[in-house]
Amino acid sequence: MFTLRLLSVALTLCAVAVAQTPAPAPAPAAAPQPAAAPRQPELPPLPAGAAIRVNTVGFLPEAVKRATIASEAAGFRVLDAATGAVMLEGPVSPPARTAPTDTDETVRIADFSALQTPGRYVLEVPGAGRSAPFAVGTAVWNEPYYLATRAMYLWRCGVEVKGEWQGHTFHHGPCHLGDGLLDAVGGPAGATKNGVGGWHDAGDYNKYVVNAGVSVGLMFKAWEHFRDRIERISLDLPESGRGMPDLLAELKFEYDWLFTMQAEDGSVYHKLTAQFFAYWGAPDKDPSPRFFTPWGTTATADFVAMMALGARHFREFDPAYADRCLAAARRSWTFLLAHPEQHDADLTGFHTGGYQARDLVHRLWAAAELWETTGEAEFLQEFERRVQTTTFSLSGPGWGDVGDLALGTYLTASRAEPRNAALVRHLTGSLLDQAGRVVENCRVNPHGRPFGATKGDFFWGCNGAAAAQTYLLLLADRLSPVPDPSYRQTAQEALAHLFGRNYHGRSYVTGLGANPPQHLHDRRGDPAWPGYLVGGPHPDARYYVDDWRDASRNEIAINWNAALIYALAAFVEAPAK
Ligand code: 9MR
Ligand code: ZN
Repeated sequence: MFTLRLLSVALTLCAVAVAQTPAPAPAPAAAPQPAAAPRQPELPPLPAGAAIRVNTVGFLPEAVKRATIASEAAGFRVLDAATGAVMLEGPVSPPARTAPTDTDETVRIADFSALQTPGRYVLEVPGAGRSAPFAVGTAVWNEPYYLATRAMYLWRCGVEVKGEWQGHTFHHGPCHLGDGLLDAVGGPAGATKNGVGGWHDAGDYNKYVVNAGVSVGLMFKAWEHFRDRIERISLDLPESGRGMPDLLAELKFEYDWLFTMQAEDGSVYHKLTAQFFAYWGAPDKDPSPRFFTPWGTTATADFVAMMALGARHFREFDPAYADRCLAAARRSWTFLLAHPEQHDADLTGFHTGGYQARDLVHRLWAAAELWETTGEAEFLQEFERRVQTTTFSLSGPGWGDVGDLALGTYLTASRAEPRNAALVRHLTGSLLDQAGRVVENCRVNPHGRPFGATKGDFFWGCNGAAAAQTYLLLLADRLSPVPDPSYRQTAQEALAHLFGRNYHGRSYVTGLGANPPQHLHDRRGDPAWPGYLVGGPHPDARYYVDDWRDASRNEIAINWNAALIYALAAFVEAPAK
């Protein structure tokens, strides 16, 4: 399923590329294009693997705690980081071979799950050395949650942003205040309409509705599933303390921009973008002209789903805003019904992110969220009619495939009764099936990665997928008829993998853990802005280098961070009241 879904996204991208005929650029570039975009190394040099690979952030006391040892070893010791006192000793596992599609090595596992006393420790393996320090404690995931979520704030466009981390100040002034030109959507040459605001997408400064979709979806899932844990966590936003929980305040910033992407007729512009990826530098110095591009059904469907979500969750804190969301959702839903066929946005002349995908599951998601928000039978009927053969994926929600979000909303619906009972059983079975596969993949993977044994498991953005898979696990944890601790354990192993139990023995999140990325593919430049998950290695687990030129491995993106936020939200400790 996983491969099939990816393939269908890839095919869609190819189809779009073939269908496009060269056409004139949408508008004369008003400003000269600055420095050329960096090149991407095809395959980076293979770095040596780390000898000891362990989560370098920390573990909840009851979590499974494992490290991967890539040298001859008989036993391990856990030492108190401050005093050097031996806290635990044990033998390592017999040698195991990792898959050729993974790291292709012989490794051993040190299991120190018995260490449950809060503290700061290092792992020592005679012959391999000592690990970076890590913590055991009930709040080990709070700082990562704070930083990964605050990273969305640091992505804000159109306003000044400022943050401090580890002695550095990160700052830019208001950017992209000219957003955006209407030339490509039939406006008079040079005319503009307000599209200021929202988050930059990634290491580039463009704004794409489809990628906003899965990102907003995952962040609202974090809210729905883990509200008790995250509600009172301050993100130190300009809006903090004004009555709306900070995660929602950050989402609302994106919504203020999303409204501007809806056309009068209810269609939704696919993106607001420069023509090229050419510019490299601070956002507030970016002279690239930026355009609204034509609409597409996938962006329109995602817009409906997002607005329905907004209507539901903002209502408690800002009813007038919720009403606006719902009205916007209904308008675009009506437009979608009048345009039942797939309509890809015409991106001729634009060479930035494509984010083109088949709209089927996106329409399904729109129906699911509208039904959950309104309870109106029309939306439920549309969902149950459209769902057909859709089942849970193995990769979790992604920008091209939001089916898991749609199905999750249906299964956790507040109005259980009107649903088709057979369909609920069937989809619950599909969820438990896929989550079970993720658990098993993780169990047999010597780095605790929830997938990695199959060719194609490492790809552009695979770290984001490892984070997004926790959605399947944590949804299964909620819906499994039989309590099963392995879902939450596996989700923590996925985090452990991303924070250091990997071939490189390094954290894949900037500003956190040991040896995090320093040279992101991020136009804001070095030092790396904090709280960002990089796309990760491919074509296998070894091919990652911390190089700013490598967009396919060392870029950052809102959809990957949103998945990380979801995963971390499950494990943060609620601040005391
Ligand atoms: O995450 C996207 C990945 O799935 C695609 O394979 C890749 C190539 O099309 O694009 C990734 O998304 C990028 C987007 O197109 C532009 N902004 C940066 C995104 C992350 O690299
Ligand atoms: Zn900007």
